[in-house]
Amino acid sequence: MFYDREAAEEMEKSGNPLVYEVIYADVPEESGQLGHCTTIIHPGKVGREYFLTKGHYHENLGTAEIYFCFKGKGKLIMESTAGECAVLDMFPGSSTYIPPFWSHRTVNVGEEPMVFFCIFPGDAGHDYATIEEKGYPKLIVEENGQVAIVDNPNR
Ligand code: PAN
Ligand code: ZN
Repeated sequence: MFYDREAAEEMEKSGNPLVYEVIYADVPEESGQLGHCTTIIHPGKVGREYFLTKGHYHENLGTAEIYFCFKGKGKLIMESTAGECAVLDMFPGSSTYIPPFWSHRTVNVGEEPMVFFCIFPGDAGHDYATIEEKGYPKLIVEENGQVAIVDNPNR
């Protein structure tokens, strides 16, 4: 999932640190239910790119989601099936809405774990293949000690 494959392989060889954890509530994956979980992204970078989640579309594309951030500092990268891209800030107390038809990935741009709560329709489902193949139009990297949003040269 990381842009710099070489740096990712290096990281795997030198300790393979935990990038993120998801603690899921045991809810049936069906219409009418609300799936929910807590995600913790640890601080770190692969090359210049900050630690991130894999990112996905919902299998049931017409389902939305809400993220509520408790701790840390992050970015939410989204891309719609129509090809629009958006990057939103996440910070303690922020509530972020992911509309239907938008894929989503989160990035920890801070120096402490970033923790957020997610709520989505029980029948949303997760499609990881599209993002695994294409990535996102934008990368979140460190540039001259600052957080920068740059174009993904692979897109
Ligand atoms: C979230 C994500 C979670 C981990 O609960 O599943 O933050 O990210 P990945 O699933 O991309 O690894 C969500 O968006 N659920 O639909
Ligand atoms: Zn989702």
